[in-house]
Amino acid sequence: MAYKERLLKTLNELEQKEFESFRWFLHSGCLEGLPNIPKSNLEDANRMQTVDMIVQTYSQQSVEVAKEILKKIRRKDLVEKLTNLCTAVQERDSTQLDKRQDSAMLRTSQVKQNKANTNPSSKYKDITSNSDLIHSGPPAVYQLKPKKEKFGTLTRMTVGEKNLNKTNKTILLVGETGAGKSTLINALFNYSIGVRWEDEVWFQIVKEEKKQQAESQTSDVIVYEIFGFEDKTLPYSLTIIDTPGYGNTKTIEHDGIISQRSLEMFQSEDGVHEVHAVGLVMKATDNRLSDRLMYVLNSAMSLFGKDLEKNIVALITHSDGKRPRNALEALETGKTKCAKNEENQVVHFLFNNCQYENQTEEGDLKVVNEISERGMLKFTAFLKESKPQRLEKTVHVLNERIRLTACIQNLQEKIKLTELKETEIRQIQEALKKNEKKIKKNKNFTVEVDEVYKDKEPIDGGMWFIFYVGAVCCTVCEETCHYPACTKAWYPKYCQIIKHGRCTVCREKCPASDHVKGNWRYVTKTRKVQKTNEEMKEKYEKNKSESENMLSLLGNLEGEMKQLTAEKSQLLDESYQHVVRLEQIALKADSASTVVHLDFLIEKMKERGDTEKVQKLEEMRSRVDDGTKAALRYKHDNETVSLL
Ligand SMILES: Nc1nc2c(ncn2[C@@H]2O[C@H](COP(=O)(O)OP(=O)(O)O)[C@@H](O)[C@H]2O)c(=O)[nH]1
Ligand SMILES: [Mg+2]
Ligand SMILES: [Zn+2]
Ligand SMILES: [Zn+2]
Ligand SMILES: [Zn+2]
Repeated sequence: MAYKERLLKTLNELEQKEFESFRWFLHSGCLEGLPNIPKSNLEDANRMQTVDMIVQTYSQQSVEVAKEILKKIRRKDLVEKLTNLCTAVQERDSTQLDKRQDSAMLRTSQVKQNKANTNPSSKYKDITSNSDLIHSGPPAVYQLKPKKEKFGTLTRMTVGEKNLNKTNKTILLVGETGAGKSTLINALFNYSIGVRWEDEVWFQIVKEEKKQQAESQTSDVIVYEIFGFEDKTLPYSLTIIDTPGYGNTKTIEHDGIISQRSLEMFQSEDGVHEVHAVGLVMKATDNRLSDRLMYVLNSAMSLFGKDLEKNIVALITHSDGKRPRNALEALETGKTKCAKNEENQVVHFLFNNCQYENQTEEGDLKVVNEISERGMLKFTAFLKESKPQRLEKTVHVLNERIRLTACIQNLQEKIKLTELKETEIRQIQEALKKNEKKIKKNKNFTVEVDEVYKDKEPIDGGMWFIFYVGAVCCTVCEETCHYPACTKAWYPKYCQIIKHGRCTVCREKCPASDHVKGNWRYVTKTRKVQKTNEEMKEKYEKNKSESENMLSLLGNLEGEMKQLTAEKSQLLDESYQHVVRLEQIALKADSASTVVHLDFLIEKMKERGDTEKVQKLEEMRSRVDDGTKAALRYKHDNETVSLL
């Protein structure tokens, strides 16, 4: 019996009133996460026409949708009947294809056909012939061999050929290491090619991470492209981005690399420039109160621009099919900005991806598999409706964050420099006072001072995992403009602190060409030196004649201090401007990555007596939510641990 016929048979068993309710569910929007059939199409539709429209809209998932509505109109008996009909069909050999069947029907028949062939590989012949069988199963697990391309730190894995005339949907996955991102990508691949439980086959596009490789793999962004299966289950091809996982305690200092990597991907010509959905991948079993989860959510939120809010959804793995209370509460506590449904609930989809596990424990696993299938159905329906969002604003946010941190670091370095310079000046002042008589008589004398100087200090640079870690320094200003976390740029001009060809950090805002990227940075140091009065004069009053007295020496030193104060003040203003800008464009301006700088900025603004700005910053700090506080706690605890 054909697919449509089964549905029709079921609908025919409904009373007229029930049938009307059934139709109502198809257009009312009450099928959470599923597309509607327009009301006008359904109004006068009879049972046959209704079946046609269901199949057109839901293709392979038609039966599932019908079952869901039947449950809602309290005809569980028909749900069972329909289930039995379907199972019966799957067990029959139906190689006879009905020519009148539309394409959706055709696919179902192919599924049936393959089921009958006990050997699923005939259906997936094209794919299996290009893959390695890694478990004989059931299910038989195949490792695909996608085409691999590398663009800098970005890896692209492609299955099939891109067809520019077809729609493509892009999904960005973020989440904790181990949350299930890679597995979800595999599940999406299997879903998109129409693999069903009964096929007893499973494909892996993402390689299982070997323990040793885990670290290097998770530091890279991998873009998976799935082409050529459009219209199989989904009317579009897929681009799925697997980002490095957060919250790996061992590498917490390097979590900044995730934003760095994302930025590179969004900015690179070969990268990704729009997304349809951002999936926050989290486990249903996660503890909602854990600082670690808050840290992960908070870090993920800090990546994006305001305009992405409606594209962000929660993808809940390890689900038992029940409402994921813990995960939803965690999202609530973290004031997570994401898509909400009519009831103002976080849009979320449930999965339990262990389809690759041995199917001999059939009973349980089949139920589990149904959770994922439903999740896929709803998530892909969301994707279908979702509008692409360009990533320009997100790129700005990431750049502003990097520049804010660089400015603050430069400011801190300058504060240190000022303090050391103050000591040097005081020492000279005292020496001059002590030697007043000698000066008057033009006699020679020496003083010992702690002279401030810039030194080049080697850093643990070179290849860290697979990318280049170093510092970008300005050789004119003798300042470290970007360190640490300057991981991509082999050349300073590609560093994120360079904007329109000029540095956004150093004193003179020098062109990129005055900068070098290397495995050293400038540090401010002092050394004890003996200075003669001649030398001091040499240094501070090159063009002055002997007759002009030593007072001008002090004048020069004070001038230098004035200059430093002005520079500090400028850096403070620039830092403030970055914060203001983040307020305007960031999805979560007051995430931990901004808040860590607030106290310092407030203190410095107070010192300068800038009440208005102090107020604004304090207002921002007062808004910090519990999620961010937990994230800061986690960050703090783990940074200290790793320093020990
Ligand atoms: N039971 C179950 N296991 C899962 C699920 N998702 C992932 N896993 C398992 O959890 C582990 C980590 O998953 P992986 O996809 O590598 O996480 P990633 O670090 O986010 O990429 C693997 O052993 C998976 O097999 C799920 O939904 N249910
Ligand atoms: Mg992974
Ligand atoms: Zn850089
Ligand atoms: Zn610079
Ligand atoms: Zn400079």
